[in-house]
Amino acid sequence: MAATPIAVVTGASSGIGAATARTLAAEGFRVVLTARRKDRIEALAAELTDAGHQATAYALDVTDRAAVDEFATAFRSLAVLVNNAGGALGADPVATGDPADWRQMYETNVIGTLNVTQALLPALTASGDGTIVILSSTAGLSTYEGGGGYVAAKHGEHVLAETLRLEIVGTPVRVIEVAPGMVRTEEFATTRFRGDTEKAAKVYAGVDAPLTAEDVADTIGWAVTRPSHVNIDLLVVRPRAQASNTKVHRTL
Ligand code: 8X3
Repeated sequence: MAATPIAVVTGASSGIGAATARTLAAEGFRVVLTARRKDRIEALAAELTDAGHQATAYALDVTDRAAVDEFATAFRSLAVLVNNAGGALGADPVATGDPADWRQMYETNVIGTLNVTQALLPALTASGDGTIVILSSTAGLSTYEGGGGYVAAKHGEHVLAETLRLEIVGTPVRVIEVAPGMVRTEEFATTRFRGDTEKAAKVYAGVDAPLTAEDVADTIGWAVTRPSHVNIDLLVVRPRAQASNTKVHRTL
């Protein structure tokens, strides 16, 4: 009997990462949930296991290269890697943005993705049929006022995906970039505004049905389960009420 294919999901403690872990478990993957918050991923792994799926949790900070390398030693063969860990900090103009925020966003979004991808690429290749998903953002494709640091980091992830796809063509690994627009999750905007829930709520004010984490997980599940020779290079997904990063219909 063939072994159950394994899918690693980073940032699986909440939002899109947690929803993706659920989706991939339901698709029949053995999911390995990673995030810094061990209690959260352990609870989700237990929930999935109780539901009859295969799931394990591994506490990991994707910016810690030594820890990522240690984690990677567990895999000789890997089917799917979903690079989801990342996020935004602040929404200040370039003129006043905090360089520390810019640095941290680059570190978690770009270097985190680079670390995990480099460490697991040998196992993905060894599987003979590997898939790397990079969760960028519509912020990785065009900018908006106040988005500078986040947009720069997400452009970095977009470039990483495009470059890697060029470099590994001919190997049995595909690179899928999923770029969501406005997604309402429990933490994204609240983290961006450092716990200010009022400011976070304003992001979605009057917007008829922002995307949910499940909507994005659904697109990831679809892209990952296409036949091996089909590569969804870039999938942009926005709510119907959002036509661009700066054109959002609000009923206020
Ligand atoms: C999230 C999209 O519009 O907040 O990646 O930059 S946005």
